[in-house]
Amino acid sequence: MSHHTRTGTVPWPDDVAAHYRSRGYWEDRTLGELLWEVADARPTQVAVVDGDVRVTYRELVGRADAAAGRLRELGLEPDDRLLVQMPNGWEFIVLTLGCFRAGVIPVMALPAHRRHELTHLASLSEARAVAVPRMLRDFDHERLAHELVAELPDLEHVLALGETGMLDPRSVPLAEVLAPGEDRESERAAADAMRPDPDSPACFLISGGTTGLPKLIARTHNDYVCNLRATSATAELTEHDVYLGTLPASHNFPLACPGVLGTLLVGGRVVMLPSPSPVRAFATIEREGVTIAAAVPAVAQRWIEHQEETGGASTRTLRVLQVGGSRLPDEYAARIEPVLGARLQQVFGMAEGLINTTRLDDPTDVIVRTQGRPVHEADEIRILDPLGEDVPDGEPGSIYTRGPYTPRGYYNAPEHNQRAFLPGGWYGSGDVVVRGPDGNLVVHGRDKDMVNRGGEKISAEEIEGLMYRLGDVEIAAAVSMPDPVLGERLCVYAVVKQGHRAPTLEDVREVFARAEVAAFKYPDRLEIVDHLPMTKVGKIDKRILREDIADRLQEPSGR
Ligand code: OOB
Repeated sequence: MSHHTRTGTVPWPDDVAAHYRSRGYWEDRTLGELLWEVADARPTQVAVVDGDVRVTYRELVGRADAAAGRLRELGLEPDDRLLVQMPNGWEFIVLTLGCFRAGVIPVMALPAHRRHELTHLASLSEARAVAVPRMLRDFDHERLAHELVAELPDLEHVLALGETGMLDPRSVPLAEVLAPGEDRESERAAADAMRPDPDSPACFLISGGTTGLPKLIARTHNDYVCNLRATSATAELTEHDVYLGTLPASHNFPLACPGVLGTLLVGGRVVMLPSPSPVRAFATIEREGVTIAAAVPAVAQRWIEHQEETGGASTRTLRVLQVGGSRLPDEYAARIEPVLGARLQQVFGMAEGLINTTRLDDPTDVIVRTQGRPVHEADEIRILDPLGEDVPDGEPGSIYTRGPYTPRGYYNAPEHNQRAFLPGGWYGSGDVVVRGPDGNLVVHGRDKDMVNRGGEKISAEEIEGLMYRLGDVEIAAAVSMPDPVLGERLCVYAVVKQGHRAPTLEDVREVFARAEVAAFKYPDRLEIVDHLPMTKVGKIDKRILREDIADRLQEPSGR
């Protein structure tokens, strides 16, 4: 292992790394210094818009440098992890860039995460600090953060976003960390001196995951810059673009495909919005002249329907609508361009690396019916049958990939890496795809035990583990059920212990609430059964369960 990758990460083999370097896929530049170059070329241009707040490029990098210095003053050293759980706003961006400058690694938690997830992410990453909003949607994040500090030995500081007067005295006000500096030149020089190694992690992303609890994915400066350049190219992003950041920005898609970071790297403008509701999104598109946005299919559907019903605000400036995170039904895909006036770009990607997109000049048929092809010329793909043989084009198989922005292992997870990666470093995402003769992929299904609820990934194993907290449950199986809005919802089948009372869905949700789990993981439906169908090798036959619940939903009384 080379000296600059941190313990627990899996580096690319030396010869592969040398190849990526010699071809220029890895530039050996940090995200922070690249951003400074962009800012130096357009200091007075607005980089970030958040409601009435408009941050110029000069101010953005100035604040990021000042924040880098303050993180250092707090005692955060290069390579220390900062758990970041922030809503979409300018503060998220400045804090993230401050981390990039200081070599502190942000761990990208979701706003929906609760104690169950945050405890796991903080301990797995050995985070030394956590950044949260004081209060968001009636939830007291600041209090939870202090409870975590009390429980976790590595976690010391809570950085809290909110009115200073009401802060818990133990919190560091985020407003102070992110405030403009006093002396730009010396803060810049100080931040330059903290420059991290481009092969070190820029951030930790959270895997959708099929195991009990999510894994961390260390994305290096080199790999992430590569990811940004390649996705910016297929979105044909330029400095004239205005990107609407409306999905939770800690997801890889809105963060970096090309997302917030890609837009800043080309000198464009980012508009942050905390929720994708059509009324506010459309008003913002119109007011700010948004040219590109990213949505999950459920959001794209709402936008189409809203526009058809109201014909209200104008999305005239919207050049591209990227849709990904789960399968976009062809019917909706066909309506995006006619209704919203934007070119559709389908995006089939993963936090683990590989991003596929349709190209803007592809024939309509490709744009509407496929999830595109890899964004980078060095992305390698294999599509394998269950015996590990390559399948011919046109036949479904499991996708495996390697490339310059697909890390070779999860962080600190050697046993899991044995299963998730094939010899030779091929990452298997668990998606079943068909490759057409033109190289475009169509996602057919999955062979991983996960539920994709409107783009939020839920591990079946994690849900089943939580089900046993109901003392009455003998055995439980979590499966997806079809849903017209979210694509999939979460259904749990349960066998009740002999002589015990059958729990209700309300009982289940209460137990999940008590376990302080993210709300998107609460089961949507509970089916009590006498026994579960088994496969020949003695595993629960989830295919039968998925068919069963789909059938039940068809019945008139099914919902
Ligand atoms: C994105 O990333 P993750 O890590 O939340 O989830 C990855 C998984 C994929 O393995 C696949 O199962 C599913 O999400 N997925 C899609 C899809 N895009 C993602 N399934 C069908 N069609 C699509 N277009 O979801 C993500 C990361 C970067 C860009 C876009 C999405």
